Amino acid sequence: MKKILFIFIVIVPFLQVCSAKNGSNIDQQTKRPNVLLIYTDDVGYGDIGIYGGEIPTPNIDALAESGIQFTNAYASSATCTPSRFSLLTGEYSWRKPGRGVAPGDAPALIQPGKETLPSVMKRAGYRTGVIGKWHLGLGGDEGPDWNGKITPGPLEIGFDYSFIIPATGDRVPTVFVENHHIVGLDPDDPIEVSFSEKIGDRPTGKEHPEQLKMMWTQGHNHSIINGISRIGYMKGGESALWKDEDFAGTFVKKAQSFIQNRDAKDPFFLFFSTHDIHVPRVPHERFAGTTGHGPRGDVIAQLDWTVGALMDYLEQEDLRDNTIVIFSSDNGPVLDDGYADEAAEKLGLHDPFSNLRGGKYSAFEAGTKVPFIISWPAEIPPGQTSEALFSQVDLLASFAAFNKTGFDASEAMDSQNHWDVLMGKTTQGRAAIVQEAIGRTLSYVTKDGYKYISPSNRGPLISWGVNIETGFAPAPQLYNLNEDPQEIRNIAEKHPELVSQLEKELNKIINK
Ligand code: NG6
Ligand code: CA
Repeated sequence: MKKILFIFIVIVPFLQVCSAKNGSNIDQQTKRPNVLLIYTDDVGYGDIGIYGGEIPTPNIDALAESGIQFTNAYASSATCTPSRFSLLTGEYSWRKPGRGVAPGDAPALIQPGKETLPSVMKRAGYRTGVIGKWHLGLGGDEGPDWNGKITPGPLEIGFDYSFIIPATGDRVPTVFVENHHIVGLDPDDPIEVSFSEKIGDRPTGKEHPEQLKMMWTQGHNHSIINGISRIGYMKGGESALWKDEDFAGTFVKKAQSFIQNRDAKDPFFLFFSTHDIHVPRVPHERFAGTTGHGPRGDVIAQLDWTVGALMDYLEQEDLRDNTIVIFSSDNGPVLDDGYADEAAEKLGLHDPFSNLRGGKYSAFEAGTKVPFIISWPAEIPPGQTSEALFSQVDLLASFAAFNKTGFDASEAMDSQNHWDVLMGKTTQGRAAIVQEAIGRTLSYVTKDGYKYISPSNRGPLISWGVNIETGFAPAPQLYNLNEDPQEIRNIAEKHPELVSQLEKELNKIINK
């Protein structure tokens, strides 16, 4: 008995001190880092100052300078729902149909029991939360019961807390859902939504454009709420309606209380998913008109403020040093995405696309190549850049490895452990990644910089008026991104063998 006591009192603390000194990876019990994953919406590779953006983003730049700025990291898809699906499940979303951009009343796309990033973190003892945009569907096969208990949702797939925009800012219902319920809903004024026909007597953007604070350009001309017409019709729910101008401030406050309510002994994992800079771009009055680049520029300033406010709060709580902060985006940039907000007219010298071809929705690089930053002052030396090929789908396996929890590789089958890449210990990242454009056209990019775009008959431009090249062509395309990062010279005809080799490699992944 005495011997056992001796081991516990003397040897165990001694080991803990040693492991803390040797780096906290081993020291899971005493010094596990918190994790704040800031996932932004439609932020392009060139939208951030340190990536070449003209609009100042001092807080995001400082975050990058405090850790590693990745220059070759990708979202797995060029639209939101599939990128989020892949990020959270470690499975490429295109493996099954029905995981494209989700309608506002879609059922839960990630079913309870599926392996997820938050479940991995939870198994490792983290308190987990999601705040901000969801867009992964809610509820059973029939979709969400807006007036009752909304389930399944984030709480059924590994999150302990959730405060979300159910779909997007431009889709009804325009209400927040906290855990299982709509916030502030009056039971005498229930909500109904429809995406097929007009319901209720709210004016629509189509009939009453004079009531709008921002005109629609394509789609987005149904129910007017807060002066903005949306995708879909909504009846009722007056007391629960959000004010778009308050999104950023509300999410920051919710994040602060999530962090404040942390357990003294357990670290937290917060998936902080901003609405900025998706449409409708409606900055708070503190930011409106501040950049000279119109609303799109102003919500970039607002996004930068958000990051600064979160960092300040971590400092204030003495948590910054031992919190891993990751910053990235779900897909590439778009200018006119449904509202006349002068995004193109007021660009000036700011180039969200960073001279890459395509954009949101596209198979070309600007669709999925995104800013990616990691900072962990306690462990990662500042001031680094990394050219490692990295995909967001790898976060699940990387954190599972770090936490030593293991994960269900039959489920999260596309996720690879690249923890050492994230820690800046190597730039040997992935051998190859698969990118998905809208409508499931797949591309394959190798670490040597070759990109194969599979044939597609869908036409060269996004059909509904967004001025973005899809990158779709009926014949296979091949680019050498090292020599031709703008994907101007299709070298497929010159290198038929390489085309068929890359096609085979892609098919192998598809048929895995
Ligand atoms: C498109 C919308 C676009 C945006 C996008 C989803 C139209 C014409 N366009 O269908 O405005 O909402 O879906 O964006 O309706 S994402 O970033 O959430 O994928
Ligand atoms: Ca998006």
